[in-house]
Parts: sequence; C-alpha cells; structure tokens
Amino acid sequence: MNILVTGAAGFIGSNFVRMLVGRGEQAKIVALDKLTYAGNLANLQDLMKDPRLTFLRGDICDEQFIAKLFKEHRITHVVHFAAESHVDRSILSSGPFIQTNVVGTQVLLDAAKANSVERYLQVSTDEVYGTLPEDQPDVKFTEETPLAPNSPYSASKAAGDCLVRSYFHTFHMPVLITRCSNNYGPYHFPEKLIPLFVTNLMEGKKVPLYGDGLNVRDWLYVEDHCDAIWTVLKKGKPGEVYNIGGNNELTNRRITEVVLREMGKDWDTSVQYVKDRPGHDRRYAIDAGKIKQELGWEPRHRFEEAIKTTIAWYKAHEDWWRAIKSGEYLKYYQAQYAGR
Ligand code: NAD
Ligand code: TDX
Repeated sequence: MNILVTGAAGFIGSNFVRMLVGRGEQAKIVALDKLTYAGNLANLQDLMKDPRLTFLRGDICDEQFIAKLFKEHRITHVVHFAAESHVDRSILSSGPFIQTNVVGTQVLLDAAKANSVERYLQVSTDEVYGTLPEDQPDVKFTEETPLAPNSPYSASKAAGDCLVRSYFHTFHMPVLITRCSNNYGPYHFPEKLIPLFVTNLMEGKKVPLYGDGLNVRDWLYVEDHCDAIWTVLKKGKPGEVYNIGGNNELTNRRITEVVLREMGKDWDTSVQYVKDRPGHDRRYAIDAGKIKQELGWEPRHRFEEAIKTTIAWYKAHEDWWRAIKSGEYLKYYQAQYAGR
C-alpha cells in the first residue's frame, strides 16, 4: 500500500501518521502538507527517520504538483485530512476555506481518478449536518441526516463531501466518507476550545467562553478517531458514509469545569463570558451505530482519563505551544477576541 496522507502536519493527520508508524503497518506513507499556520513539522519530528515515511511540502490545490506526486509515488490509497479547519477563522474570512476544502478536494479526486486508486477516504465532520435541538436528547446525527451546514467552514466541508459522493456515482470511484465529532488530544492547535483553554490557564490568562456556554459537542479522543479512519479505509464499503463519535456529549461549561479542576483554577477568576460566535450551532451528537455494527469499531478511551492525558501533554510540551502562540497567532487572537 502506498498511502497519501494530506494535512499530515496538522492535529489529526500527524496523530494518524504516528499511529501507522507505531503499529508497524507495512505501508509506504507519503505525508503531504502545505504548512499553513496550522501545519507544524514539529508534529512529525520524531517520525521523520522512519524509512516508510516521506514528507512533502505542497498545496493540494496545485494540480501539476499533485498529478506528479501520484505518479512518482504510485499512490494506491488516499486519506484526505488537509483543510482549513477553524470555524471562527471561516467567519473572519471564508476564501481560503473554499479554495482548500472545495477546490483542493476536486484536485485530489481528479488525481485519484486518473491513477485508479484503490481507496480514497474523505475525512469530514459532523458539522455538515448543522445543529440539533437541545430539548430532544434522543435525536442524533445519522448518516441519513440531511446536510445543513451553518458556517462557511461546514459549508465548504459539505461541498467537498458532495464532490466525493458525485465521483462515486458518476465515475464509480472507490470513495469513503467519515464524519466525526470534536476531537481532543496531543498536537491540537491552541485556537480550538480545549488546547486554547489549557494553555491560556498555563499563561495565567482567562478563558473566553462564548455566549451562555451551554452549546453541546460530542468529544472523541484523537487516537480513537485515527483508529476509526483506519478501520473504514480497510473494511468500509465504497460509496458509504460512516459517522464517528465518542458518545460523550458535554456542554462547553462542563468542559471548562473539568479543565479548571484539572488545572487547579477557579471559575470566578479564570472564566470570562464573551460575545457568542455568530451562527453558533447549539448541539452536535453522533449516532455511531453503523460503524459499530458493520465494522466493529468503538471508542477505547474514556473522557475522564483521556482529558487528563491531554492536559499532561500540554504541561510537558510548553515549548511546542509557546512557539505557536506568537507572531501570526497573536494577530489572530486580537482580531478574534478583542472587544468581545
Ligand atoms: P488542522 O487545522 O490541525 O490541520 C489541517 C492541516 O492541513 C494543516 O497541517 C495544514 O497545514 C494543512 N493544509 C491546509 N491547507 C492545505 C492545502 N491547501 N494543501 C495541503 N495542506 C493543507 O485540522 P485537524 O483538526 O487536524 O482536522 C483535519 C481534518 O479533520 C479536517 O478535514 C477537518 O475538517 C476534519 N475534522 C476535524 C475535527 C476536529 O475536531 N479537529 C473533527 C472532525 C473532522
Ligand atoms: O474561545 C472559544 N470559546 C468557546 O466557547 C472557542 C475557540 C470555542 N468555544 C466554543 C465554540 C464551540 O461550541 O467551544 C466549542 C468548540 O469550539 P471549537 O474548538 O472551535 O470547535 P468546533 O467549532 O466545535 O469545531 C471543531 O469540531 C468539528 C473543529 O474545529 C472542526 O474542525 C471540526 O470539524
């Protein structure tokens, strides 16, 4: 297997490559990344010496570069993580989201088609389904839930998913789509809720909680997501969508309480309620019955332990996140949070 992993220097992509290398999978891994603000070679540093791994810097929107890459490395499998991934940034400026998440997906699909790849897996998100009512806890997203994206980010991901679907129906390409809930764990970029809150508290800063803090997300440890993707790549049925979730719905307030408890901080001095995210989806919840019944996948990590492992990782890797929280990041932080 010659597997192309796009977005390999990002949060989930780097955890996925680490899992493949760690498990001793007999695959040649081509790790591709543009190294945008979110891509970080430090995420792969300890793996670079592995003879199975080749890292390439490049843009998935660059047709010529991608066509050459597929031919030269005889790509047989694609796991497509590369994306602009932060909802708040898509509200500040949506252009890069359309470019990478839509056009980039089309370029990859065309290269995969031209090279008759055996499997193409699109890593998508539960956000394409929109939002759920909070007063009906039994209602969850299934694979049949209609797409109803509410942010420029989720709209661009839904557009990518629609293209993938169309290449199955029109060209009979062996594609798979996974839609996962919120991940947490090591190497998570500190603009997202959990790593932002943990690192702000370590810096002695307050944590900005949007709106009333009662929005609900379903949290899954990143290693469980990577394992699910590998399961779908190996055993999934082409043309199908598989939802992936942690069965772990928590309000942002609850997440904040757990993080404060683990960090030894108290609510009144550490939490600042700030203006809500425009169009903020109220609740996400995944019905992951299909992947369990058809492919036998279930999460292995429990939130109570895995959040401790995650916080311990940030405490042990101050150099990693302090290097990120400077320069461009500070400009973004100012644009996003000043005056909220
Ligand atoms: P991330 O922002 O940490 O990583 C994205 C990576 O893609 C970065 O390394 C970036 O440099 C790279 N990239 C961006 N544009 C590129 C381009 N044009 N060409 C090549 N590389 C490019 O994101 P993540 O959290 O690791 O998310 C990975 C994927 O998983 C995304 O597709 C996202 O939509 C999806 N997803 C994420 C979550 C989550 O909770 N983080 C949940 C469900 C689905
Ligand atoms: O400062 C903050 N304060 C706050 O209250 C931030 C950054 C977030 N929040 C809230 C908004 C959400 O309700 O926390 C929740 C989680 O926010 P994010 O970490 O930004 O994640 P979310 O918007 O839910 O999207 C994530 O999960 C699905 C990923 O970023 C997406 O890439 C993935 O598709």
